[in-house]
Amino acid sequence: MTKEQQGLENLSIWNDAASMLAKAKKDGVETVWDRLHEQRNECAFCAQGLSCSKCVMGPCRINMKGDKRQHGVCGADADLTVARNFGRFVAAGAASHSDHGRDVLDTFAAVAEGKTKDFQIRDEAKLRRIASELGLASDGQPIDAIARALADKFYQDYSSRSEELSFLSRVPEKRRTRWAELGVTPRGIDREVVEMMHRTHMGVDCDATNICLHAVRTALADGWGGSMIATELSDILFGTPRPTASKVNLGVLRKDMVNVLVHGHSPVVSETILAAAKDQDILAEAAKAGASGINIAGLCCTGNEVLMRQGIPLAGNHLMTELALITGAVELMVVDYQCIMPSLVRIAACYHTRFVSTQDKAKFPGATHVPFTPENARDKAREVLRMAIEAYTKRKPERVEIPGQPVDIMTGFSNEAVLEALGGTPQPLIDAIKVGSVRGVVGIVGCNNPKLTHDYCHTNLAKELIKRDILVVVTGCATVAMGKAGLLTPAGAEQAGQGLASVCKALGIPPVLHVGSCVDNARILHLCAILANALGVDMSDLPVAASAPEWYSEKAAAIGLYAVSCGIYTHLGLPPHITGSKTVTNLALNGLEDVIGASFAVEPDPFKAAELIDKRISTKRTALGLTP
Ligand code: XCC
Ligand code: SF4
Repeated sequence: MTKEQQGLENLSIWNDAASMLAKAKKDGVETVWDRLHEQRNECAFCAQGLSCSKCVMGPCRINMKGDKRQHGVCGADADLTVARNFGRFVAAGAASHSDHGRDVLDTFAAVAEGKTKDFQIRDEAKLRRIASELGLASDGQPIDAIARALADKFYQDYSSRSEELSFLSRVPEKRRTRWAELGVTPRGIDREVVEMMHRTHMGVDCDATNICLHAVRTALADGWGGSMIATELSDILFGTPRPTASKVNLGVLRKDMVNVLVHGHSPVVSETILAAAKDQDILAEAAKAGASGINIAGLCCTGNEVLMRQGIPLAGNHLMTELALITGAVELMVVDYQCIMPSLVRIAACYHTRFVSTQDKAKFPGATHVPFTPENARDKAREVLRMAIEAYTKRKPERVEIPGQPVDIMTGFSNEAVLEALGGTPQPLIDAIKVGSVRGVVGIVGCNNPKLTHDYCHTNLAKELIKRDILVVVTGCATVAMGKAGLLTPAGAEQAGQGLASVCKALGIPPVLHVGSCVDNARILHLCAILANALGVDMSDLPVAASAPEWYSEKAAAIGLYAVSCGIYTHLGLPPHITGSKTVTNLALNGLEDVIGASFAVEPDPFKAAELIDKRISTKRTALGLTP
């Protein structure tokens, strides 16, 4: 279908998106949907994972029709080609989360060593708790000594060590044994990623299943390593999330204020911008420029980070990032890394918007580069805010259109906050699951993809699940969808089934709980482990599932694979590029079930996906001796 046939209104389910798509047309600005249209008739080899450009004897295409070109020049067949491509895909995702985790770790280490005054340890209790959980001396030790020891321990987790990762101590025994038997226990995080690059070089690992098993190990190094370190250290540095009220959609932009959008993933830059935006001299400069203040709003995962911890409003998710600039109301977009469409620099240039990159590993031609380090962050943040204030004086009011009114949301459901609300133990949640008022828990995670109507799958899947008394926890870009649909407030419980609605009312919580950014899927892993340990079962025995209905990124593939590898049934709205191999596809859809206790399901229709997930939860409940 062409974009014209489809009509602008079918691209997204939201009014704020529709208004900005119309404005894009009027302003002559190209968006992701225009480019998708230009890229139609995608390459069938690539779509199936059957093209390879890993060496210069190629590139090769493995033709599955007839008997021509069944092998690449080196002799690789379809299974091997797909597995090698998929292995690298997962490794890139795991590397992205984990390198973000490393940057948080570098910041944490700089604090521990007294090298920066721009960051502090805001949650000392959590630092002590995690240190002693991981076997480090904590009682009576000075805080910086504990921090140094913990930093050291986490650096070792990144190394080429051959022991298992520190946080595997959280994993139920049965699950760890299963991983050990399969040879997929994650060791050093970097080690697994590098080994995947090695294995997929020409003429190394030529066994598709063996490569897939290493993909499992690499993904686990992300979930229980890089991502978990990112989450826990971010909490220690910036505060463990507590339930907070906030707002969502493009309506959070303000006509009367200097609008600064933080975009990317790491909280290190965005938290500093927030802190600097409270400096009196900066606020005075904003007032002098005629603004009534500085309004900071988030996009994508860095938006989720500052929403969870500081209640900063969320302007939009992945497919809203371009549209946010098209409002003409944004003075400055400051980015770190990941999911930042290169097109944003060009769109910013169509308005008065300044585009600022902050990371030496993520430069954008046309952007102003302001390199942030743990040591200089506060000064750089002030510099960036001054640029935004200057841009405010150049805003053209006739080009500004801020669509709609923001929607109220509730955020901040860290495991700590959830357990506290339950009175300090998971028992009330387990009891609710046992009696069936909460039949199960599903994590809806991840991105948007312009191939699917924006946020249609997210919102409909969540609504279908809560109707069936299935509690939903949400992270990443899916969060924005849930918020706009009114599911992130206690009032959202009116759309839930009777059982779930009663639990939500008793606790004053929404039927969909916001638990953070994509690295915060580690919180969900941890919660599943807590529940499984409390019940004395494996994680694969729990009535839980995961879903990435509108995913697009390598990181989402890593998340999906670590979820399955933990025994969590995982729904995807679109398949990865693996359909060219029967072996790999069968492994994903069926084969993993026997070895790892879960599998993937691919289903673009959210209503059918809800059926599949419901059935899975019923099966798991029955096996536990509960009502389906
Ligand atoms: Fe990116 Fe994380 Fe996906 Fe959103 S959800 S599009 S990965 S920002 Ni993580
Ligand atoms: Fe072709 Fe093999 Fe080289 Fe890939 S590794 S490009 S299949 S020769």
